[in-house]
Amino acid sequence: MERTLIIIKPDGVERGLNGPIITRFEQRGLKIVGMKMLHVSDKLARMHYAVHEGKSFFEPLIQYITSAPVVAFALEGPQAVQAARNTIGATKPVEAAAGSIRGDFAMMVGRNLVHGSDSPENGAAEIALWFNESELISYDRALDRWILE
Ligand code: D4T
Repeated sequence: MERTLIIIKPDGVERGLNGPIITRFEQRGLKIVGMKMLHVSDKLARMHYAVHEGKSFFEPLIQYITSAPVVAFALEGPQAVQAARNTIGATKPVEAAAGSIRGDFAMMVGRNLVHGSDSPENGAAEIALWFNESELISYDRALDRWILE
């Protein structure tokens, strides 16, 4: 089983889209194993987006992700990273497929609503950065036999 970190960014929270966004992942069959709302600190934002440091969009990105609360959650499932990224859609919303979260709800790359880890390794590392072990819950869902084979 793989895990991925999803963040509903400030625009998603401010626009009242937490429910529709979470629903997309739940309907897909991905399992929520940790969830919280927080106001991202400048320090956490810079650590999370460290790979983009120095790029032209880095400072606006830090300003954006720290500008209002976010909802962060960890999802678990087979190939959870790929499944979640397909559900989220392409980084630039204008290129995101209709039916994806960004394709249905977003217009611009600097307001693209949702973050999803881009590899299983980064999924594990990002979940460790955003959550304590005690905030993550392992449990069985009765419906899993109808979702997983
Ligand atoms: P995140 O990490 O937010 O899920 O986005 P992606 O995985 O889809 O895309 P990314 O890491 O390449 O970019 C991180 C973040 O930076 C913003 N961004 C990106 C931007 O404002 N301008 C740009 O040109 C790019 C490439 C959007 C997402």
